[in-house]
Amino acid sequence: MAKDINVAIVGTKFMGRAHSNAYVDVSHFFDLPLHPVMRAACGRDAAGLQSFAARFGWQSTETSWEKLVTRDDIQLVDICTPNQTHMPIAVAAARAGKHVMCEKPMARNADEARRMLDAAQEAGVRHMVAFNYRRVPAILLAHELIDQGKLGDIMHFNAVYYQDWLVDPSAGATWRMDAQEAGSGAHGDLNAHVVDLARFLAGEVAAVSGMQDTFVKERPRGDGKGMVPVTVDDATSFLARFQNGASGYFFSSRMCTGRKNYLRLEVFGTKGSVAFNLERMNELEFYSREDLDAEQGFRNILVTNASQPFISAWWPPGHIIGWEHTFIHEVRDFLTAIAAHEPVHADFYDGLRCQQVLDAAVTSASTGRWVDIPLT
Ligand code: SOE
Repeated sequence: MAKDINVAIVGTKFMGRAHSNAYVDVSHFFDLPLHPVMRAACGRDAAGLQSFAARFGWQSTETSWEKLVTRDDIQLVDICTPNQTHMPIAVAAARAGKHVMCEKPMARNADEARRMLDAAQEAGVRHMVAFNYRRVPAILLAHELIDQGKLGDIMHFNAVYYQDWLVDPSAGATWRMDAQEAGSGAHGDLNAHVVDLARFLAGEVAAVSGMQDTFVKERPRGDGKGMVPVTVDDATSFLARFQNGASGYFFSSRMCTGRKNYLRLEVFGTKGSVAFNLERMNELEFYSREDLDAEQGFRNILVTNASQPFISAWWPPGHIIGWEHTFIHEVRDFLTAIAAHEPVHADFYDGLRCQQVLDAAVTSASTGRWVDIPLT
């Protein structure tokens, strides 16, 4: 019989909904050592908060995260707020002895990420950054193939993350376009995912050379009264050198007309290659030089066999899963790690490393020089 763990969520919008759905569903599909009790939801907008809590089944509400994180009846705090609040909430929650799940990017910069890691380690709580794409079964299969040596030595990791929701200059300004609130634009929002996947699949990034663009310099205010300056990047790209000698490129933009959530990555090794596209997230392309000449070519693997990670909890082969399942998988792994008193990845150290790579790309873009990223 699973023991209960009381969960609180901070943030009621896009990610708040994705994570809430995960807490609702996870025990229905996975056998868990801990059963999440959806104890409290916290948000600034009191009216929206009530309907959010009622819709997902959060038992109580708070409009102050400061109060929420010190409540005795909470053991896990899940942070789904705009980026500038990640650090203060995570630090306060950890100091109050709560396990902490935090949305990506972990912070606005590496200094904040470091403070979060220190607080979690000092408090001895479990910590996780919600890099949900690590829990796409096709990505896990890619990881397994690389681990088994089927790609040989990795020579390249290349990735693009294209979205187009800011191509229209009349699209209104939100916190995501404000450097104070978000830290960065496409870079923290999209490159953060890709850097995490690069570290997961290809290893540590050693040095980068970056470039940033902001094509639309101001946007209409949310209330329609005038314009506000855009203080983040619309697009950031960088070349990378990995510690294992591999090279690669990263390109993220919200100005890729026609592309909605197109994360494509390719890993090329001496013996084989894999390629993945998030918009076809149940599939993995795999090429092996060990195939006979006549058979050689990329195979398209539909990653829905029961033997593949997480799939046995879902549907028979070919009955595909979706984007929301990745959040359910990460909640499953976080609860399992808390019960086992074991670390879980991506943790706050992974989040800090990712942030160091992102920061280095920004420094490089402003100086025009390659920037090294020492291991710390
Ligand atoms: C919006 O740009 C967004 O939803 C990101 O915030 C998510 O992390 C990414 O998975 C998809 O795009």
